[in-house]
Amino acid sequence: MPLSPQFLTVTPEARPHVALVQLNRPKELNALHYNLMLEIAQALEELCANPAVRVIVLTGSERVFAAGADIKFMSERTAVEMLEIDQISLWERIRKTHKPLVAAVSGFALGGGCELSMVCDMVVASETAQFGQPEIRLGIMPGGGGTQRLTRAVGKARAMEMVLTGQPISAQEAADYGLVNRVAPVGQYLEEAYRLAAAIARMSPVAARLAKEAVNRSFETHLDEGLNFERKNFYLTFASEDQKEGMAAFLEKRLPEFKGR
Ligand code: DAK
Repeated sequence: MPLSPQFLTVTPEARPHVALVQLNRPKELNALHYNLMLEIAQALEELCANPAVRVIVLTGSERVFAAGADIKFMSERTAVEMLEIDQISLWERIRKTHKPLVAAVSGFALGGGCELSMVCDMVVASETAQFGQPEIRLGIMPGGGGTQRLTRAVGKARAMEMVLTGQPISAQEAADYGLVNRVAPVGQYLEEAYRLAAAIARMSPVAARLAKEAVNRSFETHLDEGLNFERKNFYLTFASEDQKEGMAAFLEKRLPEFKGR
């Protein structure tokens, strides 16, 4: 059943083959309440099932990508209640999005907001973006991947400083550290994200899916097993019509027309 989300705007064809998912809970600075996370997970799953969509852009507003998990909601919860709410399974559903996911981040990306950008495959930031893990200032610590994905992205020393002081970093620092792909002026970051998404949408969706899986596998396993996985996905691309089309187009000196088959 198509969903009608309350805190999201979903545009399946914001650009040809590129969908836009926009967080829209402005009064609370897109605080990631359970229902918002559920809507994001459902929207991404719907877009993954829609063959017209090849790449998804996830964004907030110019002021805020997301200011983290909902502090008002969490302030009254016990450990067991937090456990039972089982946010992890929603984060896992988002992580399993098999289509390329580009975050377009402006303003605050804090706590769960920073973690949500890191679940995406690439990040385009506006010059005003701030990335941080301020949980320690609330007497807690990151719970959505902040100690793991951030450390892999920026290295131990920088991750420790961000996680232990709660001090955010600027868009430019995030780009210098490898957390962000590119930085654009605030009026252009979304267009820049669309440009990146469109470049990927021109490729074979089959190859993109298999390649994304293989890159992600490098974070989960040792080199031998990762290379083995890569090789199998490489061979699998030869089962697609897109592989025939891509190679034929090269030899015929024309642009390929990939169909996702
Ligand atoms: N939750 C709820 N409300 C929030 C919020 C948040 N995270 N952030 C802001 N708001 C609300 C404010 O309370 C305020 O509401 P009213 O007072 O108007 O009713 C409104 O949004 C506007 O905020 P401010 O007045 O504070 O606006 P400023 O421009 O002065 O400051 C700010 C913006 C983003 C710097 C500031 O609001 C701020 O520091 N916000 C909190 C940032 C933060 O600490 N984030 C980390 C939260 S903990 C897990 C997965 C993930 C997580 C945990 C577990 N599992 C899977 C297990 C994640 C945890 C977190 O993210």
